[in-house]
Amino acid sequence: MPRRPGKLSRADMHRLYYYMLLTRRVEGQLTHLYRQGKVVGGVYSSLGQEAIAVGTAYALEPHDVLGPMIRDSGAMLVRGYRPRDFFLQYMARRDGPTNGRDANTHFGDVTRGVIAPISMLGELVPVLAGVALASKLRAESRVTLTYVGDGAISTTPFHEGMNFAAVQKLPLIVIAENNGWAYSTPVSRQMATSDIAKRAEAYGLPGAIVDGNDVVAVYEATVEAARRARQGDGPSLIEAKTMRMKGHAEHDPATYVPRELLEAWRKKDPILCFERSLIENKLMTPKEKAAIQDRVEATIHEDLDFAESSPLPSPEEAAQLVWA
Ligand SMILES: Cc1ncc(C[n+]2csc(CCOP(=O)(O)OP(=O)(O)O)c2C)c(N)n1
Ligand SMILES: [Mg+2]
Repeated sequence: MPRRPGKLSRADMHRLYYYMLLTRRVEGQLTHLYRQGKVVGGVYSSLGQEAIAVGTAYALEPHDVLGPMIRDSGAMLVRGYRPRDFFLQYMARRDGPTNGRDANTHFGDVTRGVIAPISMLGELVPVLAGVALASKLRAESRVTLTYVGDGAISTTPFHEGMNFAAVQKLPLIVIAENNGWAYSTPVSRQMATSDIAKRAEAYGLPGAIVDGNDVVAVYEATVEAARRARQGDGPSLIEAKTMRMKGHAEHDPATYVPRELLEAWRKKDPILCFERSLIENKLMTPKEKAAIQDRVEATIHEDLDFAESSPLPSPEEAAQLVWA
């Protein structure tokens, strides 16, 4: 579960490292399962942008609500979902979060404060604005947070949700994950300005730009937006600049992305950079690092065994609770 927001302790730093590593291993394992033909549907990855989902989710309080998108599995792991939930879900197994009725990231649980991803881009913004409105009317001090990509910002619901939240001064944080691409469309063909954050001014709310590959910067920007939201100052838009290091999904080799661009961003890998900084600043010893890595591996293996031995639902079970 997320810790109390504030200054990050050494233990917090280790947790951030753990969750980013766990995210990468979960998604890497899903890729293996996909290539083994065990996944029903596609596999989406946050490779190279794990710091955004992890840093933002970690900055929230346990009673806050978030709405992740396809590249935010790290946020779900911070919220207490286990690797097995992802393996079971992607393999459509009976013991998974949707009991095998749906594939990939479409799962959530309001009791954990997670609203399931909605495939239609931008739609989570008005939904989370609605949750924020309920929170405000009930005076619950609950902050809501959701994510949009550089493609999703071109949708009507993004605009409607942002504007509504601004007018109503709702405790909503929108994280724009600018990873350079919306499927094969580069940002330069998505918008005629350089920064998504500039739009904030037009809505009458603060916009911030952060290095999306720096988990501490992402965390701190989110803490600040949450502080504003909680004291009634309304929504914030945070643009996290990063790079999508794989294709849109596993089926997409992304031949349209210049190789030099990927090479340049590989040097800014969020996990390797954080690891280096922790070691250099004596915030993590090599022994502690190895222990965290071992813990990640052990969890992955235990959960993979569990998921692989879970059966598919029977046809009757699969048809239950299905509306049409
Ligand atoms: C309204 C809508 N239009 C089109 C799509 C098809 N689609 C799914 S993902 C995607 C690209 C999304 O790009 P972006 O918002 O930048 O997110 P990223 O995949 O980079 O995380 C598109 C066009 C959709 N799901 N919803
Ligand atoms: Mg994108």
